[in-house]
Amino acid sequence: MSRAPTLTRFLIEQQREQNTLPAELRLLIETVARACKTIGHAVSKGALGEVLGSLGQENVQGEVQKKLDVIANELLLDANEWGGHLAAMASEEMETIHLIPNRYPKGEYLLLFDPIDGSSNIDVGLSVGTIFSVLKAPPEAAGREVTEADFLQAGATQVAAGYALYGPQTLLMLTMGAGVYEFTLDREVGAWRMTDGPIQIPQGTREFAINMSNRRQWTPHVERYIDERVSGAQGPLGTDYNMRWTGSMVADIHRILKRGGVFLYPADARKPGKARLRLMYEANPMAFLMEQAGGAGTDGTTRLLDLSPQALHQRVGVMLGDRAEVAAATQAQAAMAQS
Ligand code: AHM
Ligand code: MG
Repeated sequence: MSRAPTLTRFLIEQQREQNTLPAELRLLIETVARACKTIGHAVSKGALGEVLGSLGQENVQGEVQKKLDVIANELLLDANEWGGHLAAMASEEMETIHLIPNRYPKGEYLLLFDPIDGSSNIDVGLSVGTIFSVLKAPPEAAGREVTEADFLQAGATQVAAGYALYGPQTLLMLTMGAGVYEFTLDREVGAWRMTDGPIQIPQGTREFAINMSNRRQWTPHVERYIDERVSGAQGPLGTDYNMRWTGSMVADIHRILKRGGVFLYPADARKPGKARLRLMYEANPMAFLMEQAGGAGTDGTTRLLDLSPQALHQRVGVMLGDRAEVAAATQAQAAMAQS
């Protein structure tokens, strides 16, 4: 049996030895991790649990909700509502914020999540995940109900972030601003055990992840960046690159954290401002993890964690991974110097 420390032990030691982890934040992370265990169980049941397929309704993003999107959203809300550690929650699946009901005590943290990321993979047996980001309610929110505006903080203010990956193993990746740690779910005993960390992205891996079918909407800079890599040893870089695209950001980012490379979902050049991924509960938590693992994250010009969100469900161009690759793909090189 594995002797790797459990998540609980890791968190208690952080709290005790590093004195960096408030008790409420520890409770929050344990609660999210527990909910992810339950979500992972539902995902793995698939057709046997009657959890596959769509609900025939759309979420605030105008996307058809899968049954598991809604199940996972409910599981995260139910698990986190009553512990006293949160002021409010926000999710990809809900139009506005979810305040903690008055019958429960309230805390100072704000939790944002994408309950099931990579939803298009659910029904075809590929990996999906849950992404989460933790902020603190701003001081001016003390003594009143938090508002949606209180959530609109730059990613650099995140106090914790992570994701669960429901793949060949069920994994949890976590940062609280002092490195990135990986935990694997030990199903027999029901515990998360630390299996890697602090994680550093391997540098120099020649592998990129991009949806090539969007080529017509890339900027000339992104087009050139990809062309140079696709032309391989015969091209200006004189070396071959590999491509991977799973359609689950969690799975692609996880591969990059462990094996290196770069993930690109650029904003649309032809419809300025249009992008696919969401800033507050997809790009920001992943950028926090990437930077903590020695990588970088930009929106194509600016460091992601420096962006001031204008809306809860704002979309953003995303470039994440190996610092040198993100720098090459990013137009404003100056942005990289700050990250
Ligand atoms: P979702 O949260 O609605 O599942 O959407 C996010 C997903 C990411 O996981 C993935 O990187 C991207 O959308 C896939 O986009 P595409 O359909 O263009 O391949
Ligand atoms: Mg989703």
